[in-house]
Amino acid sequence: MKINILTLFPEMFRGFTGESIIKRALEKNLLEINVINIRDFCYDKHKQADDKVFGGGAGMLMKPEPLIRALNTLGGKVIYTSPQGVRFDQKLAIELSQEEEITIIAGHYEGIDERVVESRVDLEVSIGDFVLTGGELPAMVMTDCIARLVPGAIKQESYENDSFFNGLLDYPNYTRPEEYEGMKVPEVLLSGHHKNIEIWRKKESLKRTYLRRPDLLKGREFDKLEKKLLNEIKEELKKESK
Ligand code: 21W
Repeated sequence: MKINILTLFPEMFRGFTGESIIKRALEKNLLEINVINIRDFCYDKHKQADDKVFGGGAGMLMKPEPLIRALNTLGGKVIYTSPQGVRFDQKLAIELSQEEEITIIAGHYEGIDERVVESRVDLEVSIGDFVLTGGELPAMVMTDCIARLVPGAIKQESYENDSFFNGLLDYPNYTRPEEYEGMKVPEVLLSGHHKNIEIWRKKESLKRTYLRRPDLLKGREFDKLEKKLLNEIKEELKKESK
């Protein structure tokens, strides 16, 4: 897969491509990340990439011509990072990881001229309801999330265990020592009884999701075991509150 990133701040992406899972996928040639400086497509004397907003108001806007010139050299779906976009989530990441090539425009300042959105952008995407200074971090967040889903980037089991993949939050994990400041690792995890461990983990996942992210349980299908465990959880919580 090829991910093109159009940005006015290519320096912000250094380091990102040099680490961890991204690096492995890049080295295996499963992934290509192409960071492109929009300023290279500014042909005027001052290489001006931004300008004042028509109608007045604070802030600058990215000019259309350099962006369109850059886009004309690239392929794939065009994604624009913007607070007005649809929320990025694991489902969208899975869809995008199946594309041959995508191009992400990392917005900065007040964003880009709306005519670029109208004529060239396929999808406007936000990473959440909080205010950042630009779309560079969102572009990296999306690229990181998509890259680890590219077949071969990580072991299959790794993402099948992801919360959001199975629709539940993770169960708690422990490592050595078995006792730390008087706190013990749950007995079942030391038992070597794989079936019981699996059931315990499923129950802890369900309990956490029920308490912290009940929205994730809405509309989810439950199998027989999950229904039994959820009933146990609700009974236990009732007893605790008495
Ligand atoms: C933040 C640009 C706020 C503009 C009405 C008109 C991309 C982002 C961004 C930014 C404003 C994403 C105004 C989550 C984010 C991004 C920069 C609004 C005032 N109001 N996902 N103008 N959060 N943010 N400016 O901030 O470019 S994806």
